[in-house]
Amino acid sequence: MRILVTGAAGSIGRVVTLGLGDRGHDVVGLDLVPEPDGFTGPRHTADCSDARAVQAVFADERLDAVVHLAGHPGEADLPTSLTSHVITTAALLDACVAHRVSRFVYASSNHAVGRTPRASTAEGVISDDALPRPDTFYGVGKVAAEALMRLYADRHSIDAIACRIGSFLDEPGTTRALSTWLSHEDCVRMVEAALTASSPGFAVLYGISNNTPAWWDLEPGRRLGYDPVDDAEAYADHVAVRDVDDAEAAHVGGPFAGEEFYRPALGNQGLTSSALEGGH
Ligand code: 15L
Repeated sequence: MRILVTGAAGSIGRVVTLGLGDRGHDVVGLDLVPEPDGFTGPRHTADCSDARAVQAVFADERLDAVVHLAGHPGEADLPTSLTSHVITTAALLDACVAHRVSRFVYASSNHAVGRTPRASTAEGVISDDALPRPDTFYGVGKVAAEALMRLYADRHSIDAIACRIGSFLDEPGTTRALSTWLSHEDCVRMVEAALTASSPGFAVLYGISNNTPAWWDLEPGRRLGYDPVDDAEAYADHVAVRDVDDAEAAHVGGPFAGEEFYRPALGNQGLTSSALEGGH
């Protein structure tokens, strides 16, 4: 399979690019910055929100699939989040339609449903039928990108899999991460399963390892062939209990659901100084 990986030089991209190559796939890298050491395949330097630049990459390469990992990984104002997650996804999906690429795998996030109180989920585990409930503008961007994927799946029969990734880390370092961790090796397993699942249409899976106290349902992923192997429990002895653990366990999105992330959608533009001070 010849796969375009966007965000190839990012933290997840470096692992996925090399991991898919090790598994025998032809990987084409795309990023704003040069590729990581060790990647010797074809690569392009372009901004995924630039539709012309994206179309030029597709015109140069014969592709079977796209793994879209590019995007700002944290909270930002709404326009930045929409450009980073929605406009990039739109440019890539339009190029998929134009060049008949029918498989699209996306690094969505748990923050698409992050404001869901964990107490409201069955046994503290959230599944793929959860309604969108973002905890941040980052999460809003992921929800909208998933909606766009669904539209393109319905209109153009693109198989579009949204991987709602938990905490992609070398190893879990907090109590929350013991439930939300996605190991490097499981991340590659997840992406390969999403790439090769038979005719999934639009689908959502939760991108976590086989953690003993999991907050997310692994069944949607298993239906697509994602069988995670690692378990964060192996690191439990190294994880210190912190005062914020209970607050981080209140919502699916952990700290992203906290008040420290509250901010105006448009930055400070559009707000009068009295509104910024809490007036009307
Ligand atoms: C994410 O989606 C973010 O990109 C990352 O910064 C972490 O916050 C992670 O989720 C998480 O929930 O731990």
